[in-house]
Amino acid sequence: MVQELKRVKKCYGCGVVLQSEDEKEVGYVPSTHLERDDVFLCQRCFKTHHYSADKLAEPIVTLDFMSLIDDIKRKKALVVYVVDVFNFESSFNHEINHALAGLDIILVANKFDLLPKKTNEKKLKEYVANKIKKEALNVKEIILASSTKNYNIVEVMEEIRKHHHKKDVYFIGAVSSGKSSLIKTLLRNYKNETSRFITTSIYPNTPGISINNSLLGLAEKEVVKIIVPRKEIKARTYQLMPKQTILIGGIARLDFVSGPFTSFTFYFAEGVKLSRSQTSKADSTFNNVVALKKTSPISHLVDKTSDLDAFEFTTHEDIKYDVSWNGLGFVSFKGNGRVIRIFAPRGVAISYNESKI
Ligand SMILES: Nc1nc2c(ncn2[C@@H]2O[C@H](COP(=O)(O)OP(=O)(O)OP(=O)(O)O)[C@@H](O)[C@H]2O)c(=O)[nH]1
Ligand SMILES: [Mg+2]
Repeated sequence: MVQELKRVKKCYGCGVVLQSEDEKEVGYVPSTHLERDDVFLCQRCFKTHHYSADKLAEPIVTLDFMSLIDDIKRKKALVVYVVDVFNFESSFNHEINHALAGLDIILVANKFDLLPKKTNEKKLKEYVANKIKKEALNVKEIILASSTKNYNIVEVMEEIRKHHHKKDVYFIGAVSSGKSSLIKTLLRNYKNETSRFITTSIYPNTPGISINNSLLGLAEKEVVKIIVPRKEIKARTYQLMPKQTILIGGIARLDFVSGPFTSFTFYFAEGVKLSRSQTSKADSTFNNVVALKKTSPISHLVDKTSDLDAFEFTTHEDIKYDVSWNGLGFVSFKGNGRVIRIFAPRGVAISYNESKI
């Protein structure tokens, strides 16, 4: 369906694109190194600096979490897996899914209220069902819900009743997916019943599972507050010509490299500022607005363009695509023959798929 996402590998030290053609040019690494996933620095930076990539290599699924999974298995308990529909790609995490294999699961696709009112529920549910099928999870039911707007909470309760067989119910999910809010809402609406079986929303020390390739897991609290939307997303659409760029706060960027005139719709929290630029000027504009604090959010993760990793891909089908920055938001656009370049803070994963909405 979609083509492979090509990573433009950049040096974590100086930010230049890595290459193995010319040893005298910037960004040189031997060709044998260029293919490796653990090479982050050009030869020059490698020689002069010592960088740690530890943060990026931290496992998501910890021993604590695995021992919680063992408890659930032993008790034959039910899992309510809370994912965030706005941040679906980051909250529906492969490592978590792998750990949940074999358990009875009710999947709550939470924060549905954030998506535009015209969102097609059936299409979204099918999208989620397809993803579940690929991960081989034993999901009894998928419920599109909103913990804060009380949407489909009755259905969540119905499904718990149907499947918990008088055993405990565990709430599991990525950081900020809405576990606490969901539990609060269930307790409020079904006090006597639920307080008996709601066991835990947490595992030792950590409130939720911190996804290390999500901006929510990497950015500081002040930034998280800005990027987590509180109300229905107001989609922002830009008609772009090739060689135009949209700067996404001081944190990300999209370049329309080549292709016909195209409409791009951005789904980000209101506090995330978007601005248009010519691609040729985008580096310096980005550096300036960050330095002068004329945008939002600004994070200690990114001081300048060279702190961003770049990814590039070409579309080959005449369908609608979503490109997501884990934890930050997504962009939708339609059509084949588009070359798009995406910039993200180091360590934040990018994904692109056929559109979910
Ligand atoms: N719009 C919207 N916001 C929600 C919803 N559920 C939770 N939130 C918001 O998302 C943020 C995180 O919610 P929590 O309930 O604390 O999430 P959590 O999964 O318990 O997070 P951790 O404990 O950090 O893992 C809060 O700002 C909530 O108000 C929802 O259904 N819709
Ligand atoms: Mg919580």
